[in-house]
Amino acid sequence: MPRELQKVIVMGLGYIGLPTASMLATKGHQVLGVDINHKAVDTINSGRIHIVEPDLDVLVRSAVNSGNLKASLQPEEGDTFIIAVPTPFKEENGNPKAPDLSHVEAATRAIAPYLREDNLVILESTSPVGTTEAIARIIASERPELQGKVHTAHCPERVLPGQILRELVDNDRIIGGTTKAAVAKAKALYKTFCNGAILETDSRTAELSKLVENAFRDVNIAYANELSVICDRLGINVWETIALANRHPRVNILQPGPGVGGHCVAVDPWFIVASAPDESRLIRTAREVNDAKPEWVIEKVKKKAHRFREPVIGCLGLTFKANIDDLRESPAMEIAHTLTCMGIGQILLCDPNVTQERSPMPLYGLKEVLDRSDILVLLVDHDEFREIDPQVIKDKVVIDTKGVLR
Ligand code: SAJ
Repeated sequence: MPRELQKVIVMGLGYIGLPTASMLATKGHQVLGVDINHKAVDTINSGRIHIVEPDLDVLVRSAVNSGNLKASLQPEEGDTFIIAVPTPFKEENGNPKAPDLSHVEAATRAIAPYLREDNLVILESTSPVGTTEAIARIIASERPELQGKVHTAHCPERVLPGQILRELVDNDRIIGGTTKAAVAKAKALYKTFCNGAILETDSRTAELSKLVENAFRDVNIAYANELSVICDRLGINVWETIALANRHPRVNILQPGPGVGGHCVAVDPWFIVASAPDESRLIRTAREVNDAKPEWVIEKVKKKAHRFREPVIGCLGLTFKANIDDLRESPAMEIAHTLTCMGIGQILLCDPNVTQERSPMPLYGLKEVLDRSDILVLLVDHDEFREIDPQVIKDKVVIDTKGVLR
């Protein structure tokens, strides 16, 4: 193998691990992807994918066909180990939003027996400050003879679901090492596929930078969501207000909606709050403002529903954001589910991006929902909903949480 080409072990073959593993493989590295899900391992080894992301199927197929990408339930020895496993919440000491590092710890223990002197271990999972150092401590306790001889770094993933492959190549990349040598090694690896700038720092700063990016987005969206509630009280159109304010050269307010979902923006700010609870007042409040938005939408629907004897209520959209099929932590789903359980009328759900087998509740076609509903609740700004003819819905009560049916 040429010097810059390595054997890379990628722990976790989800939305980040699989694109990263396939990208490295198509650049010539020899990659072993490891996952605890044997179905995912089998699917990838047959050149197919188990998640939805534009163009990922083509990349994985070519990576597997080249012989450079293999998936397995077990790690092996290699040069670099990348950890890309989930970091969800857990309940701890009365805090329901404490970071759950059990997957990161398990992945570290799983690779420990295979580590050799001069190996590099990269944490890509979004993690609370200090996690990379904790990984180094686990390695030191599992392999005391390697103490100080294995490099560790945090290289947070920053790609946007729906645009992962483009952003993996084009985005700037932060590399935070526990030592300078770790940074240099990680940089050499990422340079083989990343066209963006490589920004060098220490591991703790890298960890916080990643959390801060998503918390910034969350605070900005909370501002937009709070404005939407204020505007509703005052009878003013929030989207027009924000569009006008954003014409100021130094103002850039994001868009309000039914709440904030997904597994990043609605999660990561809590990792900052958990590590500095007394100091994170604004970040915590933003989370609370965004988490309260679904309930506000539900109350609005309830008030409108009281005008009808047996209203038919059409909910448009279930995913956590537009033009994807991902239902994780979706505020639209939360609203649709609560409305269905409340029994205030017949609820018709519609999402052109979600198949019936993936939906926990029955789905209806868009035309039927538009025809039959007395009340329409738009929850996701999918392209299909932007094309709804205003004439078709002119006699309906419309609650438009994304401002697309104007
Ligand atoms: N949302 C709004 N209003 C907006 C923008 C978004 O209500 O103006 C909502 C969305 O509908 C969704 C939620 O916020 O429910 C999150 O969506 P998103 O598109 O803001 O972000 P994610 O979760 O898909 O991806 C984010 C990205 N982070 C930033 O843009 C700072 C991505 O770059 C990260 O890599 C990703 O989190 C991650 O993995 O951390």
